[in-house]
Amino acid sequence: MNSMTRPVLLQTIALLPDVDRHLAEHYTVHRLPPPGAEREALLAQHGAQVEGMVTSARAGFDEALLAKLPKLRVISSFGVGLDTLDVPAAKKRGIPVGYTPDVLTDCVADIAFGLLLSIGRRIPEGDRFVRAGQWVRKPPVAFPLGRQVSRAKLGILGLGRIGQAVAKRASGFDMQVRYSGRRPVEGVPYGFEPKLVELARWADFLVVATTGGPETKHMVNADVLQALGHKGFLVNIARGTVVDEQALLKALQAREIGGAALDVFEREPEVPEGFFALDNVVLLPHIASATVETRAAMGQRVLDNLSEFFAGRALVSAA
Ligand code: 8YV
Repeated sequence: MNSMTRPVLLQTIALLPDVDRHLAEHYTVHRLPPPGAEREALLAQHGAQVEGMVTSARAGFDEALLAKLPKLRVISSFGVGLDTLDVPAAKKRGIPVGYTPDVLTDCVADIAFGLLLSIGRRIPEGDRFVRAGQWVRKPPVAFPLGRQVSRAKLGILGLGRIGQAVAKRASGFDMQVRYSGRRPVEGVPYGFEPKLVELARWADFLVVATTGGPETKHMVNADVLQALGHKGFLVNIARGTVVDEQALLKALQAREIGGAALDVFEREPEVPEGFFALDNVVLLPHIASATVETRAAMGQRVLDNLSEFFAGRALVSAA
């Protein structure tokens, strides 16, 4: 494309090198600096020409940023989460917001199961045990018993695309599945439990797969954790905000629940240090979608949403 006719983009985050290269070849790209004078200078100089924005679930955007981009016509976000994206503000201006659902569903559900097995069967703890030379200690040190995953009761908070993919994996483990959410989902063979606290009381494993944002903030609170109790394990692959992190830390410290396995946190990348001293928690750095295949597919979707728009067609996936 002739550089004169290339649409002008604002890119708020670095993506995969191949995706960044493609963007640089097909668009005039301005990288948004971190908050501060440099950012304001860039927006003052180029904001008025920007037609497209590339962002992510991590970076997000707010109405104040949109206000500095008067010619903005399309947004393409890397990720399925919309909690940090002010979609209503974009819609008010008729700006479509592309995102990347579906392509990451399997990988996120895989990591939910990985976490579930990790905490239930004490896999990371066993790894630490072997590395620390505990296995060969004389007299022998007993490694604590785990919890059986096959045939256990799985509660899912949020039976959307990812929640359903978690449930599908559970059938391979002969698990009983029930779920909670805003309303029952039609056409699924799992029991609906409207009260999260009751789902927690029933479940051996409670997997959080709901959306983030103010509506779900701290839904998993001290009462839910108490109901989950000693027999129960919490797995969160959704958003840290859904869980009251301080209440969870207290419940783990007091051994009130069986354990927790977390891919997401309230203030990423900050993880409360209290978690580090505990062996009844597994901690991951938000990697549920982080495989070569899925990240490539997400990057491709970001590009496709943009190119469809600039070709005058509907986005492949819009929020
Ligand atoms: C990504 C995510 O890590 O899709 C989401 O909402 O949280 C993850 O897949 C994130 O989008 C990267 O910024």
